[in-house]
Amino acid sequence: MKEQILKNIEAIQTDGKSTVQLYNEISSAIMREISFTAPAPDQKSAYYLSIEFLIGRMFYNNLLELGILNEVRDILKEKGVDAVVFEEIEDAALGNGGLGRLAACFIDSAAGLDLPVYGRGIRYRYGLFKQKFENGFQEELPDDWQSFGDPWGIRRENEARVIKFADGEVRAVPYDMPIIGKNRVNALRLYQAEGGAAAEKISEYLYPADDTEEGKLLRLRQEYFLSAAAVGELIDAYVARHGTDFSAFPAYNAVQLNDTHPVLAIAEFIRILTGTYSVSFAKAVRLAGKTFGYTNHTILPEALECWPQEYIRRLLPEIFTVLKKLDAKEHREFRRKGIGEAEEADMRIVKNGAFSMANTAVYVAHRVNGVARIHSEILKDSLFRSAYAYTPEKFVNVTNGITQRRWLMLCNEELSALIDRKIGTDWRADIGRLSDMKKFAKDDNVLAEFAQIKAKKKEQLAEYVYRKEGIRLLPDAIVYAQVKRLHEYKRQLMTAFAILEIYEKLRNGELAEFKPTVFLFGAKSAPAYFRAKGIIKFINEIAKKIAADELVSKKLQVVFVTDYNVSYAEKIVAGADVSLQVSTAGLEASGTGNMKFMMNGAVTCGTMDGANIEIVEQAGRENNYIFGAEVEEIDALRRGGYDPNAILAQDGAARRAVGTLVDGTFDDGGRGYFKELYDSLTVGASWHKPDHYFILRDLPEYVEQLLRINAEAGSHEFTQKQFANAVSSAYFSSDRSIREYAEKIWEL
Ligand code: 26V
Repeated sequence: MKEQILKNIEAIQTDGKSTVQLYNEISSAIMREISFTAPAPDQKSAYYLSIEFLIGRMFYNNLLELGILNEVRDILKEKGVDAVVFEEIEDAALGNGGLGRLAACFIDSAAGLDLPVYGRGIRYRYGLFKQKFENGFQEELPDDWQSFGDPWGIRRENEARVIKFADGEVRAVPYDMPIIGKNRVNALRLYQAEGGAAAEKISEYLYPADDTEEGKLLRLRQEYFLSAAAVGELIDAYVARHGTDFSAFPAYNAVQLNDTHPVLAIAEFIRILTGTYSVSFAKAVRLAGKTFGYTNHTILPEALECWPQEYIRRLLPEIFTVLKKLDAKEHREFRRKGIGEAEEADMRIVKNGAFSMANTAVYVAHRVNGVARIHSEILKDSLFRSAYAYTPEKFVNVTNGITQRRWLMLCNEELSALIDRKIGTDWRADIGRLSDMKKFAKDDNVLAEFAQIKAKKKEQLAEYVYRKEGIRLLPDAIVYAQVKRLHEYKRQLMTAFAILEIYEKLRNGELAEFKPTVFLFGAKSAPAYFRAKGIIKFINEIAKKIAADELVSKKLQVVFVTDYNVSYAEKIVAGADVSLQVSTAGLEASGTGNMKFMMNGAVTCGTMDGANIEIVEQAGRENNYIFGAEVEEIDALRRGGYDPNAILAQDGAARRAVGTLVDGTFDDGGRGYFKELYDSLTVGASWHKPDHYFILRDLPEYVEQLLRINAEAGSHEFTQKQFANAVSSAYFSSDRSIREYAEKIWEL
């Protein structure tokens, strides 16, 4: 296959063709030779249902997975084409952040491990919006990714199926994309909604605005659309092979629910078995239990989906009946077990008058997992405490991971080559071997090479930023990066205050030894998330002010990159020195950006939260910069006694930093953003108490750590720390995560 692909590419005429044309021709030349691997007969398969797949650019990744990246580069070079031109082809951003990117890493690892694990999602017409800044304010533009063509997607017209809603029917047309591993090609199947304008709306946008009832109903339609398309297909395939005795269904199929969005798949499965095939309700629920696993990705209540009963009754009357019966069954069982009312209310499918998707999943699924050790513990201790008391065997942990193919081999060819030179290439097929690099932890030559590579990746990052933003990064600066969705719990605002404190110290001449420093931010805010948008504007104002300060701007720079996405992340994780992971302890389920930075040799400056805990366990706490309140302290503060205003009263630096929100230092164009942020910290906003995310508790320690890093950076010891992180990162390969899913949950 490899040879034929190379021949096909050799034969392509490049003269006078646009990059987009060439991209499509080369991609098609590859697709022509690719055949999807069918699951072996009588083999169990797993299906990963996810409302998001944040794949990123496929071109280079597919060439890498095929093992022909360098050959193709050479062929193109001879034809006078530099393969970097394809970086201008936008990637399909069919996801928001970590949850969608995790799904992409997982299916990559599954193919790499030669496992029959298949993604099922939605082929959105428009992906996550493209971001631009207008005077520092975020603006959103549609992401028309298909305008470049979609050479990797194969339409499966004859496998289309009809999805029924109370008010009409919709066709779900599958598109298969190749997920290439060494020994197999798996299909990522994305369904597109067709059948008239109303139908098409269902797969038009990722996360339609849900501030109206219409928007919420559309979201519900999306979730059912995905669930029903996937479940319908699995049941039909089973019946075709095994007939209508469903007893063996779980022996052939495992279905993983990526968060609450596809949980209606459980109800759909029960609906079809009981309705179409006359399986008893109890048996259908039992089979569903054995088939489905549920992964929780957040404990934030606002992100745990609940559907008003009325919506489901109106749109999906048969699903309504199933959920009601399920709720009643649950109630009878709880009665029998003598479960008290409060506890029951906590676990019930119908909760506060709405259907709780999380409770549905926890009740039915045979496994419930969190995504980092601390997160899984919190699920057992708090969010699903009652369910854990009665069904402890359901609860497992699978710490997240990232694919080293994209996040090391592809984005850092230089570091990968160093590893090859030192320990050979076995690690490329078996990431565990990366740990063999640990023996060079004290080898000055290796450390020097490693430091040179970091410097080179930083230069490449600087070039990329210049190309995208027209901004020159300070040369040879320490690069601190905070790139992730914009959310208050991730505390980008705390970093902003820390920068303001450092800025003040620089102006006062308190930091004579301060080394040039760049703070790089990348984040999109949900379009309707007012405070998040205010934080973006605030950081952009700070960037502007510091850039205009003739003295300080030689030492300190703040850049908020535009339209942060997977391709940007590939540059940033490779070039950064310091990974900022500063969420309020207990709130970041895992984080996966933290792992990408670690693998590329950045130190973590962060809190004891999510996977940071396991990162410092692997790499050594002494090799990272950990600060802030831990979960127990945060819990205690939450119970009472936290007074951010008291902190502000006695900490002048913090007071001045926070004060810039309202003292006229910065301008939000009279839109009220900054006052709102100030109020959220000092008087509270919505149903939250003041400083709900404990920024002022952790800020002084944060500034201290940032300055400590600045003092240590550039030293031999600091390089050792960075190196220790890179070579200790094997555990965070998604190959390891997928093996754990296969063993603990899917029984593949
Ligand atoms: C969504 C929303 C939407 C409404 C506004 C508030 C809010 C808050 C959080 C979320 C996140 C939903 C789930 C999610 O994306 N979780 C992320 O999953 C990653 C993969 O497991 C994990 O690394 C991140 O820590 C977690 O935030």
